[in-house]
Amino acid sequence: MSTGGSPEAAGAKAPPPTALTIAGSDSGGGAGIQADLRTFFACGVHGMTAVTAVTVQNSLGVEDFTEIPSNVVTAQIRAVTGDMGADAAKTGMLATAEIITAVAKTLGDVGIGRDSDVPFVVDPVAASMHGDPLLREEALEAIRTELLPRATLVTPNLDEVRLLTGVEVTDAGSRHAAAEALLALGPRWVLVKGGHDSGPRCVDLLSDGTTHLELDGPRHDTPHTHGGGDTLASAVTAELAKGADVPTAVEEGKRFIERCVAEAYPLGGGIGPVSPFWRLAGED
Ligand code: PXL
Repeated sequence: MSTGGSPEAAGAKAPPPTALTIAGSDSGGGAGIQADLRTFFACGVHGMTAVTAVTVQNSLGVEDFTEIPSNVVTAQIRAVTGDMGADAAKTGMLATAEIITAVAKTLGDVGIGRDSDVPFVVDPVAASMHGDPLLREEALEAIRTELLPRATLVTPNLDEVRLLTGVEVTDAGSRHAAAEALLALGPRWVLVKGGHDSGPRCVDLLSDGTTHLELDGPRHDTPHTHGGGDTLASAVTAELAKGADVPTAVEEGKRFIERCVAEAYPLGGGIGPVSPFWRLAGED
């Protein structure tokens, strides 16, 4: 339990901004809450967690997962927000419709989401890089109807865009159609990520229906992209926690993930993780 010492006590410092991740554990340490926490740290933000599921996995794939009871997920959210407060929050793997419904209601109760002062990023995780499912099938509808209307920003990859909207993104026109279809589900902003297409560049589209920003970046030739989506969404969440507006936070997040992909390392016999270690050298 915190001793609640005054800021003047020996060694006490002003706290950094805080961010909450509501996500699953990756035993391999490259994705999920582990990726979120190391990204928050690298971005200068104190990370807090509400664990939704425990996966059994390594670089070769997800062998199994078990979900945490939804009342324990929501109790974690209430415990940290009621005491420490959160400057921003994100979701990753949510596993089931029951957890999604409970999380959505609790975020409303504690004042996190698009219509509050605390920004909320939804990374609609459906599967691992290997294609192993991380979301029960019936849960997609709960993401559409319960979570997206509360989101400040949703960050789907092209597979998640197809699952959520039915839109197959193949060019700039369909990318805009996908953004419109996602915005119709209620988030304030959408980032349609281009990382999973096959072009020579990674082109993402950020839109709130009025402002449309095409964000162009290099595509790095590496198989080691485990945790890439989580790391981008966490970096954006960290920038929001520090007070950035959504376009600035997304631009910063994209710069961050580009470098993390460039520095990704092999680990195990399969897909290695993207890496934020370069930040330890003090570079930004
Ligand atoms: O990268 C998506 C993701 C999110 N959360 C967990 C994961 C993965 C991918 O494997 O394991 C727990």
